[in-house]
Formats: sequence, structure tokens, C-alpha cells
Amino acid sequence: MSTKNSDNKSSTLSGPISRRSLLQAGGFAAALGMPIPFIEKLAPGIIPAALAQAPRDPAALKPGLTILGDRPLNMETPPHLLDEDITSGARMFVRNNGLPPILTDADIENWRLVIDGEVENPLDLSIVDLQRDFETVSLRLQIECAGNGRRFMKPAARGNQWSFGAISCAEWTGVRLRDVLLRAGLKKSALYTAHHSADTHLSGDPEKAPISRGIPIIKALEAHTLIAFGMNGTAIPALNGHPLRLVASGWPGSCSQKWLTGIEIRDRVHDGAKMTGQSYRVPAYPVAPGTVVPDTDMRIIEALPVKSLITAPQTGVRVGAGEAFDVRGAAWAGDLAVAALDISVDFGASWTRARLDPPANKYAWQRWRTELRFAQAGYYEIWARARDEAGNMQPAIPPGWNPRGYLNNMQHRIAVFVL
Ligand SMILES: Nc1nc2c(c(=O)[nH]1)N[C@H]1C(S)=C(S)[C@@H](COP(=O)(O)O)O[C@H]1N2
Ligand SMILES: [Mo]
Repeated sequence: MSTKNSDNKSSTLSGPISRRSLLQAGGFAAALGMPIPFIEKLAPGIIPAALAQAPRDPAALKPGLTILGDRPLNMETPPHLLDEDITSGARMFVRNNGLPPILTDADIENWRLVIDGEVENPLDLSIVDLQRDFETVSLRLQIECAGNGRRFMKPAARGNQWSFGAISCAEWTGVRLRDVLLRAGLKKSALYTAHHSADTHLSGDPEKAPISRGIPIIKALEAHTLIAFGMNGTAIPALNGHPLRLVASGWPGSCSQKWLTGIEIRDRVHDGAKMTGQSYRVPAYPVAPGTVVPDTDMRIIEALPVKSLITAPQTGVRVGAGEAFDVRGAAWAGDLAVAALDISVDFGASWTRARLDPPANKYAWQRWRTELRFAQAGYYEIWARARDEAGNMQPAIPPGWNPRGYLNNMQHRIAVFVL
């Protein structure tokens, strides 16, 4: 069990019962909504199963994914498993800040979404209400964790040590957040959203949210920001937010609240869990690697930078000399479209253009492909570099070091053995 790199401190305690564990015991009872008669017999460090339950075998739910930590559960997808136009549920990465809710069929049937705050008419909606009262849309939307690529930052930054695989592009079905907010009637004071969900803080304390982020109203009113109740023509996978989640594509994945229960409209920038301090924020100016940056100099991350992956072949592939083989991947660029994808086989000295598909819709990743052939046996690498429509290009090495290691959009490369 590794929680060293997570944003939250582990609640595991050892040794005699401490004041903290007694407080925590009270928290467990509160979280469960009932007393725990034998609480004093529960050894410190053991979390009640009803709160602690992670899937018994997450690896079986998502075969082939790399588990970065199990409390909270975080799993990333190796690039070669992302070689699908639409990411399947079994291959979608998992980023949890707390403990996913344990839901019964009745919980799902009785799910409510509350829209309140700076609105004329607060709403309290069931999923059936959403489906009946608003237009249903399906869009391919990429979701990337802002910390994707963190493990390549030097000096190392704390947090999940993602390499390249905290990215997905599934087809989400739901209603536009915009339509729901317009129905509720935004007041003039509406400035920012605040997202609430049914997962539990690692401590079990019901007063604490594992994460509660928000987005500026302008992003909330964007036609591609969805309240989703389906994915890839079926239910959203349990670990990815079933039965209801927000999808605010192109921005840090943390803006896409899973297990969504509420959207509060605020008259100021939201200050919920992981909105302030160093979380999902970067220095407002470039800093030397390793610099300690005061919270007041950090700004909230909005659109993510241009990035790409080589999804086929798998790194380490063996091909015959003179043998042609297909190279494929995906590219995406926050709020922008990708304009070009180039490939290098000489360690970045020269580049050739690959064929790049247009996005299926705005915020869908764009697939790219080319064919390669190496006449001479030996060790080669394939590097991929995307450029967005504003002219921004992926760097070869991590750009702009920042304290928490966000926004690393360095190029992806794979090894090829030509025999
Ligand atoms: N309720 C809730 N929503 C959440 C999170 C969470 O811990 N709890 N993690 C966020 C983060 S940091 C990311 S990157 C995305 C990941 O989405 P996925 O786990 O479906 O891939 O979910 C976001 N939504
Ligand atoms: Mo994230």
C-alpha cells in the first residue's frame, strides 16, 4: 500500500490508540450515520469495510493497467492499450482522491443532482428528470489528469507518479451543463461552479470532501461541458463515476467531478478541496526547478497543453529489416485542435508529417497514423510531436518545472528493435 505520493495523508495509524484515532472513530460513526457499538475493539489503522472498500481486485476490472496506489486507487493505462479511437471502459485510467462510494441499486435509482447557489430556481433532479427534460447529446471527450507525466519532473514532484497514461477519450452521453444552468436561471452574480460528489475522504470524515473543484461560468456554459449518465453506449464504469459525472474536457481531469451530486453556483472563485494552495495550481511566473513557491503566487490551471501518444506499436517492438509497419497514435490540445503531428526516427534531428484525422467533435482526441520501414538492423526510436492550431509544440523534455509537477506535455517516444 502506497499513499506516500498521494495528495492526502494516509489515515493509517500504528501503536496504541491515539487521540487522533478516537476522533477518527467518531468520524467513522458519523460517516456511516450510525453508532459503531464495538468501536473500541477496532484496531487503529483499520477502516470500517463500508468506508474502506476498494474493488477487491481493481486489476481484474481493468486488466493491463498499472496500479500506482490502492488507497486511494489510482491506475494508469499503458500507451499501447490506448490504441482505440474511443477508449473502452476497461482501459480508462482511474484517478481517485478519496474512496469511491459503495452504491446499491436503490442508491442509483434514487440519485439526485442538486443545482443551487447563485440561481433563480434551485433544482433537485433525478437522472430520469435529466433525461426527460433536457436534450441528450453524445460526444467524444478527452479527459486527462493535470499530473499526467509528473514522473519525469526533476526534481521529483509529490503526487501520483503518472507516466503517460492518465488520458482517455470515451464517448460520453448526457445533457449539457449549460441547458441545466439556464433552466435554473443564473443570477448576475454567478461566477464559478462548485462540484460535490458522493465519494468519501480518506479519513472517513464526512465533513471533508476528497475533492470539490469548480470551473468558471464561461467553461460551464460551453456546449461541450456535459453532465454525463452514460459512456460508450452503456453505463459509466463504477470507478469512473457511475451513475453521474461532469465532463469538462480539455481542462484538468479534476474539473470533471465523478459521482456527481451537486453543482453549486458561486459568486466567487470556488475554494473547495483541491482548489487552493498548491493543488492543481502552477506558479504565475516561470520558476527554477525546486523553487518553493508561496500559495499566493500560484494560479489555477485551465486548458491543458498540446500532447500526443504513440499507441502502436508497443515500445520494445521487434520488426524485420526492410519490413513496413504501421505507426499510430492520438493527439489532443486542451481547448484547441491539433494542427499537425510529426514523427522523428533520428532522435529529433528531422521530422516527417503523419496523417492526422480531424476530431470527431471538438474536444475529441485526434488519431494519427503513418507507415515506417527501416532498411538497416539496429536500435531505433520513434518520437512523436504534436502542434496545436495556435502553433504551440510539444517539447522533447519536461517544460516549466512547477512544485506539483503539472502540465508535462513532453514528447512520447518508443523503442524499436530492427532485426
Ligand atoms: N468525485 C470525484 N471526482 C473526481 C475525482 C475524485 O477523486 N472524486 N478525481 C478527479 C481527477 S483528479 C481526475 S484526473 C479525473 C479522472 O477521471 P477518471 O478516474 O474517470 O479517469 O476525475 C476527477 N473527478
Ligand atoms: Mo487529476
